[in-house]
Amino acid sequence: MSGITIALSKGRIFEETVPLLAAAGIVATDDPETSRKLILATNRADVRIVIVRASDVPTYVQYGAADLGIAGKDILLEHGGAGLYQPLDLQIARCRMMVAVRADFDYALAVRQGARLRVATKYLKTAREHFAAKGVHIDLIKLYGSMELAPLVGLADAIVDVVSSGNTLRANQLVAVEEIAPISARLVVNQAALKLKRRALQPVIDAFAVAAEQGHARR
Ligand code: PRT
Ligand code: MG
Repeated sequence: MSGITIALSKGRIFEETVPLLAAAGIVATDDPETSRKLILATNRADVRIVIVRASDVPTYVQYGAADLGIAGKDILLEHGGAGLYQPLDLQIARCRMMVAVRADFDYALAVRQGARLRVATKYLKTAREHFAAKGVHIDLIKLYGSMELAPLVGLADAIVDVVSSGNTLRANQLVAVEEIAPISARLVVNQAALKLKRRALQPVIDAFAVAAEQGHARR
């Protein structure tokens, strides 16, 4: 396809991307929250938006099924970034990758004693690298969501998950005990598309850069 295909996920990424798209002169003609369409047309005949799972955005862009995408750093750390150019930190969908445990679990003591920890997460690579760097032995338990439940029902001693307000942790008597990394959403671009379609893509990337800078300055 000669036009531009942008991969986005529904929910917070889409919502926070709408103003950035508008700054680039791109307005979706359907709302992904109400439409069942997976390919959204825009006001520009040469630009379309594909709606994918947040964790699938890097894959669509890596293989060139989308030229551009917006993905959380959490997702990119797991994906590894192969085939992707990451020119911009958009400073949206911000949160922190944390280790959390039950409020009544003495994490520092368990680490000092060299205990083997059971860690539940959907972020396997991030968790593996974090605990390996600390020299803490873990058994990893892969989950696909609702990680906060795992320590409450005895599935795990700790979770690795992203936290924004902290309300979900508090509501479940969990506490964050370590920050692994600050997280925000990044623009990702297919490396080959950037070379082959530079004239079409560069103005969009530049408009995103200016809008992200202005948005960040306002916050
Ligand atoms: O929901 P789905 O399973 O389809 O996919 P997803 O959860 O990967 O996507 P989505 O749309 O929920 O998140 C997209 C991106 O937003 C993530 O990849 C992060 O980069 C970013 N982000 C920012 C967050 C949060 N903030 C966040 N709070 N992603 C998830 N959460 C979760 C958090 O883990 C907790 O369970 O939201 C819940 C509420 O958080 P608190 O701390 O405000 O209570
Ligand atoms: Mg979610």
